[in-house]
Amino acid sequence: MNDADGARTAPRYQHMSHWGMFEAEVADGDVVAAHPYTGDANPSPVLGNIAGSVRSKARITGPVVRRGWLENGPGPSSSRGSDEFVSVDWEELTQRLANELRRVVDTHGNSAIYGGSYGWASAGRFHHAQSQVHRFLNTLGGYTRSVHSYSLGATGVIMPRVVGTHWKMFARSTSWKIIAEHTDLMVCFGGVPLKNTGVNHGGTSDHPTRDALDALRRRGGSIVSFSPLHDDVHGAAERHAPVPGTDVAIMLALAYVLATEDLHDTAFLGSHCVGYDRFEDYLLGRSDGVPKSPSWAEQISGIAAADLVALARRMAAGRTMVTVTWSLQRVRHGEQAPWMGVTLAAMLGQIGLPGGGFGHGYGSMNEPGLAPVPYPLPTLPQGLNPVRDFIPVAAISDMLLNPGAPFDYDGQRLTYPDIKMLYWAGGNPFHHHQDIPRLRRALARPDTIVVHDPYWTPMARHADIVVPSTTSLERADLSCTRNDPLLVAMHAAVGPYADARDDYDTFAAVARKLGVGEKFTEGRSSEQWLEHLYGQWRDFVRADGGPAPSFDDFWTQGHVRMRTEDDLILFGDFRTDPVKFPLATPSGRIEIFSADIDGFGYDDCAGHPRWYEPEEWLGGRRARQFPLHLIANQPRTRLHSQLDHGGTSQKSKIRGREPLRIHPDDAADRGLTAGDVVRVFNDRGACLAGVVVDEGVRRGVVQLSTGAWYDPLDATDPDSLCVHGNPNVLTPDVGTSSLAHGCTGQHVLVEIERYEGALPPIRAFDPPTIIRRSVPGSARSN
Ligand SMILES: Nc1nc2c(c(=O)[nH]1)N[C@H]1C(S)=C(S)[C@@H](COP(=O)(O)OP(=O)(O)OC[C@H]3O[C@@H](n4cnc5c(=O)[nH]c(N)nc54)[C@H](O)[C@@H]3O)O[C@H]1N2
Ligand SMILES: Nc1nc2c(c(=O)[nH]1)N[C@H]1C(S)=C(S)[C@@H](COP(=O)(O)OP(=O)(O)OC[C@H]3O[C@@H](n4cnc5c(=O)[nH]c(N)nc54)[C@H](O)[C@@H]3O)O[C@H]1N2
Ligand SMILES: [Mo]
Repeated sequence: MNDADGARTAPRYQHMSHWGMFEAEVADGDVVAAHPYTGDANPSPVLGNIAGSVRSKARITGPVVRRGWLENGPGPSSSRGSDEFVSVDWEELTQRLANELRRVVDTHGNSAIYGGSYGWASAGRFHHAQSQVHRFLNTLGGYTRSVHSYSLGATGVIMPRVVGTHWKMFARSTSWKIIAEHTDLMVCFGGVPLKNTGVNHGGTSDHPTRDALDALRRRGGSIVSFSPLHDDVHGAAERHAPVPGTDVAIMLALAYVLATEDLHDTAFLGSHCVGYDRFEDYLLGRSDGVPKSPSWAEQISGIAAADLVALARRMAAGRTMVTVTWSLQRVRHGEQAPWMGVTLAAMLGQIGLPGGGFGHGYGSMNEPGLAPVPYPLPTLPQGLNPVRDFIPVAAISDMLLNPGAPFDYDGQRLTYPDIKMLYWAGGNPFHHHQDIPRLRRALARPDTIVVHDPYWTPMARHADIVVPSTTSLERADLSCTRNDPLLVAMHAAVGPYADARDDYDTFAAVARKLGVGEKFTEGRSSEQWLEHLYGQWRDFVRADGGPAPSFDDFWTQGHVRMRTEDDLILFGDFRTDPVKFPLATPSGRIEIFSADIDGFGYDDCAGHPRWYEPEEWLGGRRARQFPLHLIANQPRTRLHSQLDHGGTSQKSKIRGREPLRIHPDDAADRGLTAGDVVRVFNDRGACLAGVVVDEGVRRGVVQLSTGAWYDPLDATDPDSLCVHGNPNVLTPDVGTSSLAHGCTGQHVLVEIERYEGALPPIRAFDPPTIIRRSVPGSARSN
């Protein structure tokens, strides 16, 4: 992997990130450039954040313990986030961690440890932080876990009930090649944002989406996009900018036209679906007196009824793919958009045909549309977790604030456990969770919070025990994902920075103190684990007749190319023979009406898809007080909060603040011009942001992506202004519905005004105060 001219001025190491494969160029103990893999058609600009990341000032240089925890012992504390830290050596850190884990397990039981530890951490199969922490906690007897993700909280629950799976919708989706060759019309709810396709969980060696969309258009296919942001799609023939949160109403109107003009495929609805009749009663207004007509939808969405009528007819006239981005389910009632998308596609009768049917997440992540590999991936076994308690992942604050309280989830009535210890490795709740003021109050409740991270993230600042991790650049690993042909050797580019350690080595040391060292390590070093996992994987590949070099050969060659299952069509088998290849739903068919969901009797999720008015939308009462709809989507300049201090991310900031895009008329109404710093606020919180005026944003909508590190003006105050621009100080902490309780962080109503005060400095990347001990065992400053 040389540059085109083959020049090599400094050593280079092949590596992998969630946003692509690259060669790390090293000088003076740091990576100074990340050169994209030459086989990547469209490398992600996020690679620009990697240079300088090893020796960033935001690194945690050694183990520390929060001063108040050290002096007063474990217990609830509102000093988290503003306290000083005391530096300790690894021996003391390991011993204190072991003692505290033992105390919590012996006194309160394993369910008192919350080990969900949600987050993306880094690419690499072995050093994957979540797998490490789960394996570790399982060797101690288990932990309270979380289910599903912030990405797909609603989909993860609703889609198995509707089509019998959620992961197959991405991992075995209709391929880009089939779409490019067969689709006449791609109707995209949420667009197909190329910015998001840079990213893939676990890494990726190629980014084909842009070229696939171009190929589709060259063939004569066309793209129609619905999104409040103009640049959410590449090469669309037609763009509609609806009121955010109204896509279900739009889809209902399209369905209404199909039903009333007899353009729906009654044969397919009869042979492959159940419950269309129940849904149709609602659609046509027989059951509630409200026909879901195009003019009804126009009132809600702002999209002209005539446009909807014309589009519905076009959809029925050719091969049509209906796609729904994941963002549409990361809102209140998020179950409805994917359910209604499937229903609309089922009415068109093209599910399982080449280039037709339904897609979920084209443009949300690189994976959809890519061919899967037929083998299991090398995987660190996580052991068994005997603890039964769990929460839907986005219920973290609810759980911490309401121990013992009952809650609804997917037809079950469950109880929040009483958590004494939080263990986090590889995630940043200050990035991912909503209503940060509430989260900070929740984080004051447990006895002890442990965080492993390479960087002083806001979550690390709120910990009691802070464990410095290496970044992936400092260790060797294997990378591969279920939809990429390459198994890649990740070569360590540099040695561990300062006093940082691999998470594996930390867990192994604590496990030894607790007498379960051998159980955790199975006697293997990291290097031995890599070989072991590779060996297991090679056995599968060999059985399949695939290429399987020795570990040493693989390591020197740098990658192995695997067989892929090309030209997939989502639900193709099921379409051909629904009896032989039934879906894993109660009926074996697509459940347009689910008797099970209907039986739960939830008032926020009925037995068929329907339109619910959300609280945070421009059509509701709350918009009178907070008249701008903020879209807190994924950042184009980084992955979540990772490497916010990196070059690509920093270049986008405005006077150090996260950019906020606003329509020129909305800016003019408030006397704002480009480059102004504004205060974005509602009744939950406030943050600063830098103004970008952009006609491509719908009127009444503003966009502030996630990922600016939370930076409170007053760290002692949970309600403090964030001076940097983290939208999660504003977002509501409510689940999608009683069914899934998914994350709803994508949408929130706000107001904006020019910030008149002196601009506070950005301190998010400065380490907290760390006290170096003069006398062993005391915490005096020197
Ligand atoms: N408002 C709003 N909020 C959202 C969303 C939204 O649309 N709107 N989207 C949500 C979504 S889809 C997601 S997936 C979440 C993402 O939320 P997270 O996955 O929690 O965010 P990341 O910033 O990726 O956090 C990963 C952390 O792992 C650390 N890390 C990296 N490598 C290692 C390692 O080797 N060891 C250890 N111990 N740590 C490591 C990084 O430094 C970083 O702090 O955010 C969610 N939050
Ligand atoms: N560069 C980059 N790429 C990423 C990530 C990242 O952090 N950075 N994160 C990755 C992760 S973990 C995930 S889960 C995926 C998430 O994938 P998504 O959830 O699909 O991504 P978002 O960017 O949050 O939203 C996509 C687009 O939907 C549009 N949208 C929002 N609300 C509405 C609405 O009500 N109606 C319509 N029609 N459109 C709407 C927004 O304008 C937005 O740009 O992205 C992945 N890709
Ligand atoms: Mo995600």
